[in-house]
Amino acid sequence: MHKNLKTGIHNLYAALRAAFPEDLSAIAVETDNGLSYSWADIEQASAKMANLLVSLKLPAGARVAVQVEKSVEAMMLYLATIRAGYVFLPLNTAYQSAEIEYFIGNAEPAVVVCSPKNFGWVSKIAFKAGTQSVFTLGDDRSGSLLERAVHCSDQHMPVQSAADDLAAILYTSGTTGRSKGAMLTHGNMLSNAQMLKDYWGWQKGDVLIHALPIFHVHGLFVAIHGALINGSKMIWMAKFDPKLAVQKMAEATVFMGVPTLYVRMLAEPDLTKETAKHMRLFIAGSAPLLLETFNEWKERTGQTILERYGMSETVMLTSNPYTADARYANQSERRGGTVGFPLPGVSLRVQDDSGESLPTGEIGGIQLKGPNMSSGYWRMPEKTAEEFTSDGFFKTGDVGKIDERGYVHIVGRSKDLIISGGYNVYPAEIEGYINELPGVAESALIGVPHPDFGEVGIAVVISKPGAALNADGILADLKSKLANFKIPKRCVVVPELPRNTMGKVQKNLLRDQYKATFAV
Ligand code: MLC
Ligand code: AMP
Repeated sequence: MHKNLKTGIHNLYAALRAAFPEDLSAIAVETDNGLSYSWADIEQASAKMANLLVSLKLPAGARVAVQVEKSVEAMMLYLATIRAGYVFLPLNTAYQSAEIEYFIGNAEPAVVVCSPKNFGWVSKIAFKAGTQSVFTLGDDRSGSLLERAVHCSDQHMPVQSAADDLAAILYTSGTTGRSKGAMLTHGNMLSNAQMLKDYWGWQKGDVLIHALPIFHVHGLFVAIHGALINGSKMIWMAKFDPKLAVQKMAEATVFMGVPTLYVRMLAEPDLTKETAKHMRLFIAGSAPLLLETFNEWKERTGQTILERYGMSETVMLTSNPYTADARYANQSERRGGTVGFPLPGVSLRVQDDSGESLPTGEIGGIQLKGPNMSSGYWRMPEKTAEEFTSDGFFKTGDVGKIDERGYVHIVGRSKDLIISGGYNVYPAEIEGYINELPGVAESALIGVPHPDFGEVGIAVVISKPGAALNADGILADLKSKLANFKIPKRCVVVPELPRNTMGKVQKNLLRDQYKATFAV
């Protein structure tokens, strides 16, 4: 067990709490539907929820799986879980029953919290998997979680956690196969949050526009930890609204978003140098930011987006510089089309397929090591072994290079992954569903450029001899089974798929053929 040197505190919540302002009656979160929460509200409500979890006498290391709409109370539930020493497992609200069944079956959570409207089907899945308690939480403060927590004490001492105690599990497909739970510890997240506070120059008076969902690394960890560990107020949007985001810039200083959010804000005529002048920092990540978007943003607002690179397994890895600080001499420019430098403490190397490290400028697989790195996948030691090298570097599945000035460029992915509006879509999963449909012989899901989502999927399908396939019917079937962001934006039925001499489908040729479908 090693103690956090900066704070002497092990528990992630306790470290965040230590940064709350002295005046706990000040506003910590202001929502888009007119509610205000003080710092005391965050402390007390998360204490009540933590006490509720403790009263359930959960086993050590118990998982709390949560699939609820975005709300401040959902954030408090996250904080309650880590302060009580349990493991938070956030789930995208778009997931449908087959997806939820897999996650719950794999993680075996002791507690599941779902939206009131989903209680029927979620609780059935959860109880079948051995879950002890199922609560509900609506985005309007309704549901059994708060009804029970209201009777609990608002005093709770965060548990003593070791830096390597598990705090969260985030499901991701990594480079291959079925979804795996990346295990993140208190130490992984706290070290990242503390380093970013410094690296991104968080300062007194900062106000964050929180516009992202809170079931992935970007909205849940980078944004929330960033604001809390600086004692900064958040302007909270339950759902991203570009007009409102531009309007709120007058009261804020920091914005974080996936590239689609920037594309949508650029479509707002009100976005000008004047409306953005109160802002200190615009941060983008989770998907490649097009150089056009980077340049247009600079032209319209006079401000340079800071692009950074991260993953569920690692939290934040690299970043363009915030400041011309002497410590980062010669590295003060935010360069579009790059993801900046490895963050302090992170080692990054580029290797070829044979495991040789490549020199500056050469393209290969990006590998990383650092205090932010997940120790592996939940109950999948063989998958962990596959994706880590023998000397402890994580194979990201991203392909890139380091240029002569030290900036990291991501030029592609060796993993078969489509990133659409910041959400990951795994072609193998969608193809598996399509291939099961009657009359389908084979399918290939490819990613093509899209003006709004950056990249979207197109399903290219061949039928069994004599079968008459209907593309719309295939899409409708997928819609009934899968999260909406995974649904291909188009489906085409073709007589054959291009193959190499080994019979493998050549997706690169298909990508080329369909690349102008949604002309960017
Ligand atoms: C919604 N749709 C999507 C989609 N989001 N399709 C593809 N990709 C997406 N991301 C679907 C809807 O279901 C709908 O389909 C249609 O597209 C249009 O919906 P919309 O109303 O325009 O979408 P909206 O609800 O506004 O959502 C768009 C969005 C959202 C960009 C705001 O996708 C979003 O919040 N993305 C952020 C994801 C994120 O936080 N990623 C961070 C991962 S962490 P239909 O058929 O119903 O009309 C990570 C690590 C790191 O990667 O580095 O940070
Ligand atoms: P996830 O597993 O959902 O966290 O997604 C992580 C993946 O998002 C990374 O492996 C990258 O492929 C991608 N990603 C994150 N940030 C960036 C970025 N700034 N540019 C390009 N890709 C990114």
